[in-house]
Amino acid sequence: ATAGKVIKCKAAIAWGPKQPLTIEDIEVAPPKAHEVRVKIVATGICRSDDHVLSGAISDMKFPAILGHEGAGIVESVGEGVKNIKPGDKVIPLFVPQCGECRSCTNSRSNLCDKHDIGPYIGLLLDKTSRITCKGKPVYNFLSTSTFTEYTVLDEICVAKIDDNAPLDKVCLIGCGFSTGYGSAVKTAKVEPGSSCAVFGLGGVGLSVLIGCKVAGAAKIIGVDTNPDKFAKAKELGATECINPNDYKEPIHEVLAKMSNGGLDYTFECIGNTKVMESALLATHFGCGTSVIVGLAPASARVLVDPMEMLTGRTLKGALFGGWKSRDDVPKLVADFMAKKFELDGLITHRSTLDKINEGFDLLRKGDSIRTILQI
Ligand code: PAD
Ligand code: ZN
Ligand code: ZN
Repeated sequence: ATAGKVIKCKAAIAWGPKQPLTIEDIEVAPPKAHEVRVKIVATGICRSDDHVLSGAISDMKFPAILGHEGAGIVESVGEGVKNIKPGDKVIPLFVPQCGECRSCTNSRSNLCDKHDIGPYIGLLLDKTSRITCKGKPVYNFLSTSTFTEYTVLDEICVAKIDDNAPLDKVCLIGCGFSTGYGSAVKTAKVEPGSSCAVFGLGGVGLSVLIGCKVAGAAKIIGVDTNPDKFAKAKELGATECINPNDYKEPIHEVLAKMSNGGLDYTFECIGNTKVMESALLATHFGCGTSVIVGLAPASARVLVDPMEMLTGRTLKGALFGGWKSRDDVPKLVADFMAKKFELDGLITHRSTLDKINEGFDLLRKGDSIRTILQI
Protein backbone atom coordinates (compact mmCIF):
# COMPACT_ATOMS: atom_id res chain seq x y z
CA ALA A 1 0.00 0.00 0.00
CA THR A 2 3.06 2.24 0.17
CA ALA A 3 4.06 1.72 -3.50
CA GLY A 4 4.13 4.97 -5.46
CA LYS A 5 3.92 7.06 -2.28
CA VAL A 6 6.50 8.95 -0.23
CA ILE A 7 7.40 6.92 2.88
CA LYS A 8 7.96 8.83 6.13
CA CYS A 9 10.29 6.91 8.44
CA LYS A 10 13.44 7.14 10.58
CA ALA A 11 17.13 7.15 9.70
CA ALA A 12 20.43 7.78 11.46
CA ILE A 13 21.82 10.94 9.85
CA ALA A 14 25.51 11.82 9.74
CA TRP A 15 26.01 15.60 9.83
CA GLY A 16 29.78 15.70 9.52
CA PRO A 17 33.04 14.16 10.81
CA LYS A 18 33.44 13.90 14.60
CA GLN A 19 29.73 14.41 15.18
CA PRO A 20 27.37 11.80 16.59
CA LEU A 21 24.65 10.44 14.33
CA THR A 22 21.14 11.58 15.16
CA ILE A 23 17.88 9.72 14.52
CA GLU A 24 15.69 11.89 12.31
CA ASP A 25 12.40 11.75 10.44
CA ILE A 26 13.07 11.37 6.73
CA GLU A 27 10.98 11.19 3.56
CA VAL A 28 11.82 8.50 1.03
CA ALA A 29 10.45 9.10 -2.47
CA PRO A 30 9.29 6.20 -4.65
CA PRO A 31 11.92 4.55 -6.86
CA LYS A 32 12.35 5.94 -10.37
CA ALA A 33 13.11 3.80 -13.45
CA HIS A 34 15.68 1.06 -12.72
CA GLU A 35 15.59 1.74 -8.99
CA VAL A 36 14.41 -0.36 -6.05
CA ARG A 37 13.01 0.81 -2.71
CA VAL A 38 14.06 -1.51 0.12
CA LYS A 39 12.92 -1.88 3.73
CA ILE A 40 16.17 -2.47 5.60
CA VAL A 41 15.80 -5.25 8.20
CA ALA A 42 19.32 -5.56 9.60
CA THR A 43 22.70 -3.91 9.12
CA GLY A 44 26.23 -4.31 10.44
CA ILE A 45 28.53 -1.43 11.37
CA CYS A 46 31.77 -1.65 9.36
CA ARG A 47 34.99 0.25 9.98
CA SER A 48 34.55 1.93 6.57
CA ASP A 49 31.47 3.72 7.97
CA ASP A 50 33.63 4.95 10.83
CA HIS A 51 36.30 6.18 8.36
CA VAL A 52 33.72 8.79 7.29
CA LEU A 53 33.09 9.86 10.89
CA SER A 54 36.78 9.85 11.84
CA GLY A 55 37.61 11.97 8.78
CA ALA A 56 39.88 9.33 7.14
CA ILE A 57 37.46 9.49 4.20
CA SER A 58 37.57 13.22 3.67
CA ASP A 59 35.51 14.03 0.59
CA MET A 60 32.06 12.96 1.75
CA LYS A 61 29.08 15.26 1.47
CA PHE A 62 26.62 15.80 4.34
CA PRO A 63 23.98 15.26 5.58
CA ALA A 64 24.38 11.61 4.66
CA ILE A 65 23.07 8.20 5.61
CA LEU A 66 25.98 5.80 6.16
CA GLY A 67 25.84 2.00 6.35
CA HIS A 68 26.63 -0.43 3.53
CA GLU A 69 26.45 -3.88 5.19
CA GLY A 70 22.71 -4.50 5.23
CA ALA A 71 19.91 -6.78 4.15
CA GLY A 72 16.25 -6.09 3.58
CA ILE A 73 13.02 -6.70 1.73
CA VAL A 74 11.95 -5.00 -1.50
CA GLU A 75 9.01 -2.63 -0.89
CA SER A 76 8.52 -1.49 -4.51
CA VAL A 77 10.40 -1.26 -7.79
CA GLY A 78 10.63 1.41 -10.47
CA GLU A 79 9.84 1.06 -14.14
CA GLY A 80 11.95 -1.40 -16.12
CA VAL A 81 13.31 -3.33 -13.12
CA LYS A 82 13.70 -6.97 -14.11
CA ASN A 83 14.23 -9.99 -11.85
CA ILE A 84 13.49 -8.12 -8.59
CA LYS A 85 9.96 -7.76 -7.19
CA PRO A 86 8.26 -6.52 -4.02
CA GLY A 87 8.73 -9.01 -1.18
CA ASP A 88 12.10 -10.29 -2.41
CA LYS A 89 14.90 -10.53 0.12
CA VAL A 90 17.90 -8.53 -1.06
CA ILE A 91 21.38 -7.38 -0.10
CA PRO A 92 22.44 -3.83 -1.13
CA LEU A 93 25.75 -3.83 -3.05
CA PHE A 94 28.42 -1.21 -2.44
CA VAL A 95 30.22 -2.41 -5.57
CA PRO A 96 27.61 -2.39 -8.37
CA GLN A 97 27.56 -4.79 -11.29
CA CYS A 98 26.10 -3.21 -14.41
CA GLY A 99 27.29 -6.13 -16.52
CA GLU A 100 28.21 -3.90 -19.45
CA CYS A 101 31.21 -1.70 -18.60
CA ARG A 102 34.88 -2.49 -19.20
CA SER A 103 35.38 -3.81 -15.64
CA CYS A 104 32.16 -5.85 -15.56
CA THR A 105 32.93 -7.55 -18.88
CA ASN A 106 36.46 -8.48 -17.74
CA SER A 107 36.51 -11.76 -15.85
CA ARG A 108 39.61 -10.64 -13.90
CA SER A 109 37.86 -7.60 -12.39
CA ASN A 110 34.98 -7.23 -9.99
CA LEU A 111 34.82 -3.46 -10.09
CA CYS A 112 32.08 -1.71 -12.01
CA ASP A 113 32.78 1.62 -13.70
CA LYS A 114 29.54 2.90 -12.15
CA HIS A 115 30.92 2.55 -8.61
CA ASP A 116 30.85 5.36 -6.05
CA ILE A 117 33.96 4.46 -4.06
CA GLY A 118 35.79 7.79 -4.14
CA PRO A 119 35.70 10.52 -5.13
CA TYR A 120 32.33 10.19 -3.45
CA ILE A 121 29.28 11.44 -5.32
CA GLY A 122 26.71 10.24 -2.77
CA LEU A 123 23.81 10.17 -5.21
CA LEU A 124 21.93 7.66 -7.32
CA LEU A 125 23.13 7.13 -10.90
CA ASP A 126 20.85 9.91 -12.15
CA LYS A 127 22.75 12.27 -9.81
CA THR A 128 19.80 12.95 -7.51
CA SER A 129 18.71 11.69 -4.08
CA ARG A 130 15.38 10.07 -3.15
CA ILE A 131 15.73 10.95 0.53
CA THR A 132 15.13 14.27 2.26
CA CYS A 133 15.43 15.33 5.90
CA LYS A 134 13.96 18.63 7.09
CA GLY A 135 13.34 19.43 3.43
CA LYS A 136 17.01 19.02 2.42
CA PRO A 137 18.36 16.24 0.18
CA VAL A 138 20.37 13.56 2.00
CA TYR A 139 23.47 11.98 0.40
CA ASN A 140 23.99 8.24 0.25
CA PHE A 141 27.18 6.31 1.06
CA LEU A 142 28.81 3.78 -1.28
CA SER A 143 25.63 3.59 -3.42
CA THR A 144 23.80 1.95 -0.50
CA SER A 145 22.89 3.68 2.84
CA THR A 146 21.57 1.10 5.27
CA PHE A 147 21.27 3.01 8.59
CA THR A 148 17.64 3.77 7.69
CA GLU A 149 14.26 2.08 7.70
CA TYR A 150 13.94 2.56 3.93
CA THR A 151 16.51 3.25 1.21
CA VAL A 152 16.39 3.54 -2.58
CA LEU A 153 19.02 1.74 -4.64
CA ASP A 154 19.93 1.57 -8.29
CA GLU A 155 18.95 -1.84 -9.66
CA ILE A 156 22.62 -2.65 -10.38
CA CYS A 157 23.32 -2.29 -6.64
CA VAL A 158 20.86 -4.98 -5.52
CA ALA A 159 21.33 -8.75 -5.22
CA LYS A 160 18.26 -10.94 -4.80
CA ILE A 161 18.93 -13.72 -2.28
CA ASP A 162 17.31 -16.91 -0.92
CA ASP A 163 13.81 -16.31 0.56
CA ASN A 164 14.80 -18.35 3.64
CA ALA A 165 18.02 -16.50 4.41
CA PRO A 166 18.20 -14.99 7.94
CA LEU A 167 18.69 -11.28 7.19
CA ASP A 168 20.11 -10.57 10.65
CA LYS A 169 23.13 -12.74 9.74
CA VAL A 170 23.53 -12.58 5.97
CA CYS A 171 23.72 -8.78 6.11
CA LEU A 172 27.43 -9.42 6.80
CA ILE A 173 27.70 -10.87 3.29
CA GLY A 174 27.02 -7.28 2.14
CA CYS A 175 30.53 -6.25 3.20
CA GLY A 176 32.79 -7.55 5.98
CA PHE A 177 32.43 -11.28 5.53
CA SER A 178 32.57 -11.32 1.74
CA THR A 179 35.46 -8.86 1.66
CA GLY A 180 37.63 -10.95 3.96
CA TYR A 181 36.60 -14.40 2.76
CA GLY A 182 36.98 -13.43 -0.91
CA SER A 183 40.38 -11.83 -0.28
CA ALA A 184 41.59 -15.31 0.72
CA VAL A 185 39.73 -17.64 -1.64
CA LYS A 186 39.32 -15.40 -4.69
CA THR A 187 41.89 -12.58 -4.71
CA ALA A 188 44.86 -14.44 -3.21
CA LYS A 189 43.58 -17.91 -4.20
CA VAL A 190 45.10 -19.46 -1.07
CA GLU A 191 46.21 -23.05 -1.73
CA PRO A 192 45.95 -26.13 0.48
CA GLY A 193 49.01 -26.54 2.71
CA SER A 194 50.11 -22.92 2.33
CA SER A 195 51.17 -20.45 5.04
CA CYS A 196 49.22 -17.21 5.66
CA ALA A 197 49.32 -14.20 7.97
CA VAL A 198 46.40 -11.89 8.61
CA PHE A 199 47.18 -8.39 9.92
CA GLY A 200 44.18 -6.95 11.80
CA LEU A 201 41.65 -9.29 13.41
CA GLY A 202 38.45 -7.26 13.11
CA GLY A 203 35.41 -8.42 11.16
CA VAL A 204 37.30 -8.28 7.88
CA GLY A 205 40.50 -9.98 9.10
CA LEU A 206 38.58 -12.76 10.87
CA SER A 207 36.70 -13.38 7.61
CA VAL A 208 40.05 -13.70 5.84
CA LEU A 209 40.96 -16.34 8.46
CA ILE A 210 37.74 -18.22 7.70
CA GLY A 211 38.66 -18.13 4.00
CA CYS A 212 42.23 -19.34 4.60
CA LYS A 213 40.87 -22.24 6.64
CA VAL A 214 38.23 -23.21 4.04
CA ALA A 215 41.01 -23.06 1.39
CA GLY A 216 43.06 -25.57 3.42
CA ALA A 217 45.97 -23.39 4.57
CA ALA A 218 48.28 -25.28 6.94
CA LYS A 219 49.58 -22.28 8.89
CA ILE A 220 47.43 -19.21 9.61
CA ILE A 221 49.06 -16.56 11.80
CA GLY A 222 46.87 -13.78 13.24
CA VAL A 223 48.62 -10.45 13.90
CA ASP A 224 47.01 -7.75 16.03
CA THR A 225 48.15 -5.11 18.52
CA ASN A 226 45.08 -5.92 20.64
CA PRO A 227 45.57 -9.37 22.22
CA ASP A 228 41.88 -9.46 23.18
CA LYS A 229 41.28 -10.45 19.55
CA PHE A 230 43.31 -13.66 19.75
CA ALA A 231 40.81 -16.06 21.37
CA LYS A 232 38.19 -15.51 18.67
CA ALA A 233 40.83 -15.68 15.92
CA LYS A 234 41.96 -19.09 17.18
CA GLU A 235 38.35 -20.24 17.36
CA LEU A 236 37.88 -19.30 13.70
CA GLY A 237 41.04 -20.88 12.34
CA ALA A 238 44.24 -19.08 13.37
CA THR A 239 46.92 -21.64 14.21
CA GLU A 240 48.81 -18.99 16.24
CA CYS A 241 48.51 -15.27 17.06
CA ILE A 242 51.16 -12.65 17.68
CA ASN A 243 51.26 -9.07 18.95
CA PRO A 244 53.86 -6.85 17.18
CA ASN A 245 54.33 -4.92 20.45
CA ASP A 246 55.79 -8.04 22.08
CA TYR A 247 58.85 -8.00 19.77
CA LYS A 248 61.91 -5.77 19.37
CA GLU A 249 62.54 -6.84 15.75
CA PRO A 250 60.29 -5.68 12.93
CA ILE A 251 57.26 -7.95 12.71
CA HIS A 252 58.09 -9.13 9.17
CA GLU A 253 61.35 -10.60 10.45
CA VAL A 254 59.52 -12.41 13.23
CA LEU A 255 57.03 -13.80 10.72
CA ALA A 256 59.79 -14.86 8.29
CA LYS A 257 61.39 -16.89 11.09
CA MET A 258 58.05 -18.51 11.86
CA SER A 259 57.47 -19.50 8.22
CA ASN A 260 60.72 -20.83 6.74
CA GLY A 261 61.73 -17.53 5.15
CA GLY A 262 58.41 -15.87 4.51
CA LEU A 263 54.71 -16.53 4.12
CA ASP A 264 52.92 -17.62 0.97
CA TYR A 265 50.09 -15.14 1.57
CA THR A 266 49.62 -12.06 3.77
CA PHE A 267 46.62 -9.78 4.16
CA GLU A 268 46.48 -6.21 5.49
CA CYS A 269 43.03 -5.73 7.07
CA ILE A 270 43.63 -2.49 8.98
CA GLY A 271 44.15 0.37 6.52
CA ASN A 272 47.61 1.32 7.83
CA THR A 273 50.21 1.88 5.08
CA LYS A 274 53.14 1.00 7.38
CA VAL A 275 51.48 -2.34 8.06
CA MET A 276 50.96 -2.80 4.30
CA GLU A 277 54.74 -2.43 3.88
CA SER A 278 55.36 -5.03 6.65
CA ALA A 279 52.79 -7.40 5.17
CA LEU A 280 54.54 -7.30 1.80
CA LEU A 281 57.97 -7.90 3.40
CA ALA A 282 56.55 -10.76 5.46
CA THR A 283 55.87 -12.77 2.30
CA HIS A 284 58.50 -15.08 0.80
CA PHE A 285 60.77 -13.04 -1.52
CA GLY A 286 60.43 -15.49 -4.39
CA CYS A 287 56.80 -16.55 -4.31
CA GLY A 288 54.82 -14.53 -1.75
CA THR A 289 51.61 -12.64 -2.39
CA SER A 290 50.34 -9.78 -0.23
CA VAL A 291 46.78 -8.50 -0.49
CA ILE A 292 45.73 -4.99 0.54
CA VAL A 293 42.25 -5.16 2.05
CA GLY A 294 42.18 -2.24 4.52
CA LEU A 295 41.16 1.21 3.39
CA ALA A 296 44.02 3.69 3.98
CA PRO A 297 43.53 7.44 4.58
CA ALA A 298 43.23 9.44 1.36
CA SER A 299 46.76 10.90 1.21
CA ALA A 300 48.69 7.91 2.62
CA ARG A 301 51.33 6.17 0.45
CA VAL A 302 53.00 2.75 0.55
CA LEU A 303 56.79 2.72 0.12
CA VAL A 304 58.10 -0.23 -1.88
CA ASP A 305 61.73 -0.98 -2.78
CA PRO A 306 61.49 -2.35 -6.35
CA MET A 307 63.78 -5.24 -5.35
CA GLU A 308 61.06 -6.46 -3.00
CA MET A 309 58.93 -7.10 -6.08
CA LEU A 310 61.62 -7.97 -8.63
CA THR A 311 62.48 -11.18 -6.85
CA GLY A 312 58.96 -12.49 -7.45
CA ARG A 313 56.60 -11.08 -4.89
CA THR A 314 53.07 -10.03 -5.84
CA LEU A 315 51.18 -7.11 -4.30
CA LYS A 316 47.45 -7.10 -4.98
CA GLY A 317 44.28 -5.49 -3.74
CA ALA A 318 40.58 -5.91 -4.21
CA LEU A 319 37.38 -4.36 -3.05
CA PHE A 320 34.69 -6.65 -1.75
CA GLY A 321 36.97 -9.69 -1.86
CA GLY A 322 37.06 -9.75 -5.65
CA TRP A 323 33.45 -10.98 -5.91
CA LYS A 324 31.32 -9.90 -8.85
CA SER A 325 28.59 -8.56 -6.66
CA ARG A 326 25.25 -9.35 -8.31
CA ASP A 327 26.47 -12.75 -9.56
CA ASP A 328 28.30 -13.87 -6.44
CA VAL A 329 26.33 -12.52 -3.45
CA PRO A 330 23.38 -14.89 -4.05
CA LYS A 331 25.90 -17.76 -4.32
CA LEU A 332 27.60 -16.73 -1.07
CA VAL A 333 24.19 -16.71 0.65
CA ALA A 334 23.51 -20.17 -0.80
CA ASP A 335 26.89 -21.37 0.53
CA PHE A 336 25.97 -19.98 3.96
CA MET A 337 22.60 -21.78 3.83
CA ALA A 338 24.50 -24.97 2.89
CA LYS A 339 26.67 -24.45 6.03
CA LYS A 340 29.91 -24.03 4.05
CA PHE A 341 30.85 -21.32 6.57
CA GLU A 342 29.42 -19.71 9.72
CA LEU A 343 28.71 -16.06 10.43
CA ASP A 344 27.84 -16.31 14.14
CA GLY A 345 31.49 -15.99 15.18
CA LEU A 346 31.62 -12.48 13.70
CA ILE A 347 28.53 -11.20 15.51
CA THR A 348 29.45 -10.02 19.02
CA HIS A 349 26.64 -7.52 19.68
CA ARG A 350 23.02 -6.96 18.67
CA SER A 351 21.28 -3.61 19.02
CA THR A 352 18.79 -1.21 17.45
CA LEU A 353 19.05 1.84 15.20
CA ASP A 354 18.47 4.31 18.06
CA LYS A 355 21.60 2.95 19.81
CA ILE A 356 23.81 3.27 16.72
CA ASN A 357 26.33 5.63 18.35
CA GLU A 358 26.99 3.02 21.06
CA GLY A 359 27.60 0.50 18.27
CA PHE A 360 30.27 2.79 16.79
CA ASP A 361 31.86 3.26 20.22
CA LEU A 362 32.17 -0.51 20.66
CA LEU A 363 34.00 -0.74 17.31
CA ARG A 364 36.30 2.20 18.14
CA LYS A 365 37.21 0.74 21.53
CA GLY A 366 37.97 -2.65 19.95
CA ASP A 367 35.24 -4.28 22.04
CA SER A 368 33.12 -5.54 19.13
CA ILE A 369 33.70 -7.48 15.95
CA ARG A 370 30.33 -6.76 14.43
CA THR A 371 27.30 -5.10 15.99
CA ILE A 372 24.13 -5.96 14.06
CA LEU A 373 21.42 -3.33 14.24
CA GLN A 374 17.89 -4.63 13.91
CA ILE A 375 16.09 -1.84 12.05
P1 PAD B 1 38.28 -3.28 12.76
O1 PAD B 1 38.61 -1.93 13.27
O2 PAD B 1 37.23 -4.07 13.42
O3 PAD B 1 39.62 -4.19 12.75
C1 PAD B 1 40.92 -3.67 12.64
C2 PAD B 1 41.85 -4.48 13.55
O4 PAD B 1 43.20 -4.05 13.32
C3 PAD B 1 41.59 -4.28 15.04
O5 PAD B 1 41.45 -5.56 15.66
C4 PAD B 1 42.82 -3.54 15.55
O6 PAD B 1 43.17 -3.90 16.87
C5 PAD B 1 43.88 -4.00 14.57
N1 PAD B 1 45.03 -3.10 14.41
C6 PAD B 1 45.02 -1.74 14.40
N2 PAD B 1 46.29 -1.28 14.19
C7 PAD B 1 47.08 -2.36 14.08
C8 PAD B 1 48.49 -2.54 13.85
N3 PAD B 1 49.29 -1.48 13.67
N4 PAD B 1 48.98 -3.79 13.79
C9 PAD B 1 48.17 -4.86 13.94
N5 PAD B 1 46.82 -4.75 14.16
C10 PAD B 1 46.30 -3.53 14.22
O7 PAD B 1 37.96 -3.05 11.21
P2 PAD B 1 37.24 -3.99 10.10
O8 PAD B 1 37.70 -5.39 10.26
O9 PAD B 1 35.78 -3.66 10.04
O10 PAD B 1 37.89 -3.34 8.78
C11 PAD B 1 39.28 -3.44 8.56
C12 PAD B 1 39.71 -2.55 7.38
O11 PAD B 1 39.17 -3.04 6.16
C13 PAD B 1 39.22 -1.10 7.49
O12 PAD B 1 40.22 -0.23 7.01
C14 PAD B 1 38.03 -1.07 6.56
O13 PAD B 1 37.76 0.22 6.08
C15 PAD B 1 38.53 -1.97 5.47
C16 PAD B 1 37.47 -2.57 4.59
N6 PAD B 1 37.74 -2.75 3.26
C17 PAD B 1 36.84 -3.32 2.44
C18 PAD B 1 37.21 -3.57 1.01
O14 PAD B 1 36.32 -3.77 0.17
N7 PAD B 1 38.49 -3.59 0.70
C19 PAD B 1 35.61 -3.69 2.91
C20 PAD B 1 35.32 -3.53 4.26
C21 PAD B 1 36.26 -2.96 5.11
ZN1 ZN C 1 32.39 -2.34 4.88
ZN1 ZN D 1 29.80 -2.27 -14.69
